[in-house]
Amino acid sequence: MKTIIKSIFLFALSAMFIVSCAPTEKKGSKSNKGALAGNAAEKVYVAPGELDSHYAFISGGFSGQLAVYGLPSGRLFRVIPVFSQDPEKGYGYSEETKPMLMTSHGFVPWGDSHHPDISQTEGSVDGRWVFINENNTPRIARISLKTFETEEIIEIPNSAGNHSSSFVTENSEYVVAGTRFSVPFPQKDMPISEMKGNFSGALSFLKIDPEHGHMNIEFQIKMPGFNYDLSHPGRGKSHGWFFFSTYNTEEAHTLMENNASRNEKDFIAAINWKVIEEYVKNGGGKMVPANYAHNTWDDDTHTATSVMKKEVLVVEPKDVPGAIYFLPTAKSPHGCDVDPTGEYIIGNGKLAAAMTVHSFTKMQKAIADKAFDGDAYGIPILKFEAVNYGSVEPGAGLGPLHTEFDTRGNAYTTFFISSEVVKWNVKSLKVLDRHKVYYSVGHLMIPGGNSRTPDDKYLVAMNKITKDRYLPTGPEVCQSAQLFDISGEKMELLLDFPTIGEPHYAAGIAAEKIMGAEGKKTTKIFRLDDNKHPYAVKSEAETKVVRKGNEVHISMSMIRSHFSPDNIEGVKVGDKVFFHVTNLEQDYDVPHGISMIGANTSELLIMPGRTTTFTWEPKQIGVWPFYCTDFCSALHQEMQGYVRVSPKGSNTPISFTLDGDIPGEEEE
Ligand code: RUQ
Ligand code: CUA
Repeated sequence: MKTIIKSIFLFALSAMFIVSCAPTEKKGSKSNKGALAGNAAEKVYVAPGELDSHYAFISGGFSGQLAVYGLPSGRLFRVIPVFSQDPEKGYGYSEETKPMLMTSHGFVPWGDSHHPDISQTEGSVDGRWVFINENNTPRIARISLKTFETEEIIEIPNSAGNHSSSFVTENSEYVVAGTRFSVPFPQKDMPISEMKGNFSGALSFLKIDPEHGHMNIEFQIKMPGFNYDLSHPGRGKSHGWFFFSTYNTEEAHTLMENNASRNEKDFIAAINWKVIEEYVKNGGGKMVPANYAHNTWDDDTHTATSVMKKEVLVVEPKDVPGAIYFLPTAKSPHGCDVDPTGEYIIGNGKLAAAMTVHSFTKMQKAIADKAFDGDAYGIPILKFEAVNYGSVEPGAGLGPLHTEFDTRGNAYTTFFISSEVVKWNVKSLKVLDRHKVYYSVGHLMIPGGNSRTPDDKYLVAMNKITKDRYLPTGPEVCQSAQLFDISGEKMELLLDFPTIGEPHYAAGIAAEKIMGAEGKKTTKIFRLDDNKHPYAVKSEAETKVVRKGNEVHISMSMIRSHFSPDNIEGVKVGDKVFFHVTNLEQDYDVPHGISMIGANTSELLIMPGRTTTFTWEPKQIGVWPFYCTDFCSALHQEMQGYVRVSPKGSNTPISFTLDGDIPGEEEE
């Protein structure tokens, strides 16, 4: 009977969803044009030659990447390859970057990226790194905001569907990775029907080295077998705590839309990581065997290495009393957000009409008073009334997913089903404004939104469905972001702009925090003198071709507008040819590309001062050209060369020349 009611409820929700997705504003209707439109255009207009005021890092969702946009223009500047190969930059194709995509499952050239979060110092985003999680093969990546390149990827063992990740504490002490799916921990062969009580959920705390940003899994908490959906750190007064929303406290393993929606309330898990950190420092926890990849990029050798780690420190909640509590929260909450003061913890109950607002102060008191309502697998459940501050009645709003905040005490919540953003006051819980979005909004982002100091001029809503907002492009329309001005009392819609993949979440920051005055903080070139790549050449005189058995190693240089050497002979069918190519340029924005006919890696784009390698296994005899793929000078079309390929077993000797001479020889 309960199941039937549930099905009816879900059917009603999906029916509303369909209705709400129908275009509600016709083209040319008053609300799209008119006096305000001119004003909005001015607000997003960044004149040619001028710069945007903010960066927005928008997750690439199922593309596995991270896209960099400017606000308020909505212009796309760069797609940073993170969890997927990228033919534009050669990431995941070059020999140096391939190790970044190694996992315990082997080379995984694709990922599903979700939640970018920028490092923080004293509760403000500091523009040093951006972290992002991979959901499918659980991983966390760290991207340098000097080079805009992925510098580190660590796999998360005992996890599956790494979704309640990758959120950063207010001094970047930790980046956190929570599992969405519970699984056998450690993995084992067992009947799925025996899930209940036998699966666990890993919540991993990765320590961030304050100087270089290197990550290390400090400990994993082995939680009950629920689904851990999203998380946010406490801040200010609640710094030291981390909050995770859970669903499927039913521990169902099939027909989840019914079976994981039975309980009227699930939980927000409150974790006192400072207490657990102390416990671990004093020798607590147990090292258990594990198998996970830790991949790091070295900016001196311009090369990544992948190391397989063999153990991880696991903490059992029952061994650290006083560190973990459950806060009952209506109903299968999705987003779990904490306001800038750290006092209010908000559960966005995607199946409830309302948001549950808990009070950190009340929570502290409830813990002191032992106001418990039983326990779940030994973890105390705090009494709902003892922790709850109130709930928000969003009027007709349905399906709250995520909440962000401004500095004026307001919260902004997305409603997926009713396609709107609702602004409400965190203290009074009163709804102040609401605005339609087009359509089915998921996350939203205010720059600095996950910090004590949001930069609250803009809000970006990230929508799951776009329908009629752009010119049609076949069955799929791009997913879309919408920019609002939130500086006034009413939210004002300024701009629609398309995104790559699915924009799950985004992180925004004032531009000067990353680029510094006149862009001084951003890496412009890699200094040739500092290049420690084993095949680097510092001048054309050092370029050469060396045969080692059936491997041929070409140490090649590129500079406007030629390669050295540019004529190579003595390569044979069956050889494996390594092109180790150094870009000798020391000027900003002068990469060169290189491509070789028949090479089944992608071409490479090589930054000034960097050495990068691709391989080529020629299958056919002949004389084959290679060329520069990036239009680098007026003589770019002249930037080319030839490799002669002789039959297997032929005795054509290795030779390499530039303008008829062996490079470097004429100087002697
Ligand atoms: S999710 S639409 Cu992957 Cu963050 Cu909520
Ligand atoms: Cu170098 Cu084109």
